[in-house]
Parts: sequence; structure tokens; C-alpha cells
Amino acid sequence: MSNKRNPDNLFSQPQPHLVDFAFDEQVASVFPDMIRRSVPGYETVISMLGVFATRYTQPGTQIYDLGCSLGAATLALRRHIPYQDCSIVAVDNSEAMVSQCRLNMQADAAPVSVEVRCEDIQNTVITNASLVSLNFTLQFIPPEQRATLINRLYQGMVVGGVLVLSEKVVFSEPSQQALFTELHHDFKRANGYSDLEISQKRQAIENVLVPDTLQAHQARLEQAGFRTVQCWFQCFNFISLFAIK
Ligand code: GEK
Repeated sequence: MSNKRNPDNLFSQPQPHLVDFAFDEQVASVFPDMIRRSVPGYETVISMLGVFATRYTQPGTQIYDLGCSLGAATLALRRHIPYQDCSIVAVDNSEAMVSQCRLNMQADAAPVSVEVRCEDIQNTVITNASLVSLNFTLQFIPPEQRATLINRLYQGMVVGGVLVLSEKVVFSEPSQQALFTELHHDFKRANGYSDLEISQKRQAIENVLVPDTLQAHQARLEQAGFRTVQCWFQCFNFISLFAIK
């Protein structure tokens, strides 16, 4: 991964006509800085994907990183897959993300092959998968289409395979929701974002990133047929689950 870390100041100036957030060229160029300063625990989740890869990938299978952005999760997986006959399919529907992700994969020397595809993950055919990563991506899929996607992932996985699902979540109890939102904003403030940046980003993303509750995620995974569903990580309103077929 390139060490270049352009600072995210996309929302630092007042924007009278805020448009919905999009993963365009501008966002791709500041993305590593943006996601680390915005998602509490992001680095931990990325590095633990390597631990899941070591334990759960199986020889001769495929590994999918759905919503790969610049490939941080892809690289964590790639560097820890113990079998050289595995291959990774990394998918994102943002052209700007995919072109930089391809360069990041070329610059990395790990032996497992990676195909980076520009497509909607809802159209990605999943077969012979021992590990699927949805690292902060399902939250961008329209809520009514999420169960269909999770069911399809389950169908395309081998027995014993793992789905790692990381998400921003909401809480059904209003005071809990308010408290975790405040703590998340405190985290962003501590990372140098101003109140203006926090509020403009919040407005721009609210129609685009639609979080579910932890319980809704667990129920959806269980309904798809996963035999073990565990929440292994939480930092404020960000969680990660793993589900074994
Ligand atoms: C990481 N996993 O660094 N099809 C394909 N890609 C999509 C779709 C879709 N329907 N919807 C959104 N995306 C990464 C971080 S970021 C999370 C993932 C965030 C892509 C979108 O283009 C973006 O690159 C990614 O999902 C979400 O571990 O920005 O909060």
C-alpha cells in the first residue's frame, strides 16, 4: 500500500449546497486518512482479517473482499493466506478506488494472486469461497437488498468458510444511540476534525450509509444458515462479526 497519506479536508470549508457523499476521485485521494480518522478501531479490524485468513482459508479456494476501496483489507488477507493456490477477488464499484487499488496490489510482493474488479458487489458471482470480507460495505447496500446478498454469499461459500462483516451500527434504545453517536464524534474531534467537518460529513452521508442494529445483522446471518455468528469486535458504534458456514 502506498505510504502517501493525503490529509482529509474535504468538508473543512462551509458548503452551502451539500451533495450526497460519493466515492469519487477526491475521496479516493484522501481515503486512507479519512477512514482511519473516522472509523474507530479500523486498524485493529484490518489486522485481525489476517488472523481470520490464517485460520479459515482453505487450499484451492477463493477469497472475496467486497467493497475493497484501496485494498487495505485485501492486503491484510493476502499476506496471511497460507496457501499459494488460493486466489483473491477484490471488488469495488468506484472506478477511482479500483484504479488505485490495482496499483497497490502491484506494489505488494505477496504471492497469492489478486483480481481487482470494478463492479457492483450485488453482481459478483461467489463460488468456492473460504473467506468473504465485507469490511464496512454492507452499510452502503440498500437495506431491502441486504438479505439477498448475504444469502448469496452463504450459497457460494464452502463448509467451514467464514464471512467477516464489519459495520457501523445503530442502537434501538434512543439514549444509547445518542451516547454512542456523541462518543463517535468525540473520537473524530480527537482526530482533528472540526465541528463543521463532522456535521457536514454527517449530512452528506446520511442518505448513503444506512446502518442496521447489531441484532438485525445477527438475525440476517442466522437466517441465511450460518451455524456460528459471533460479534468479535466493538468500538463505540462500529462492530465486526464473523459467521461460519
Ligand atoms: C477497507 N473495505 O479499507 N458495490 C461495490 N462496491 C461498493 C458498493 C457496491 N454496491 N457500494 C459501496 N461500495 C474497505 C473500506 S469503504 C467504507 C470500505 C467506508 C464501496 C465504495 O465504493 C467504497 O470504496 C467501499 O464500498 C466502502 O477495508 O468508506 O466507510
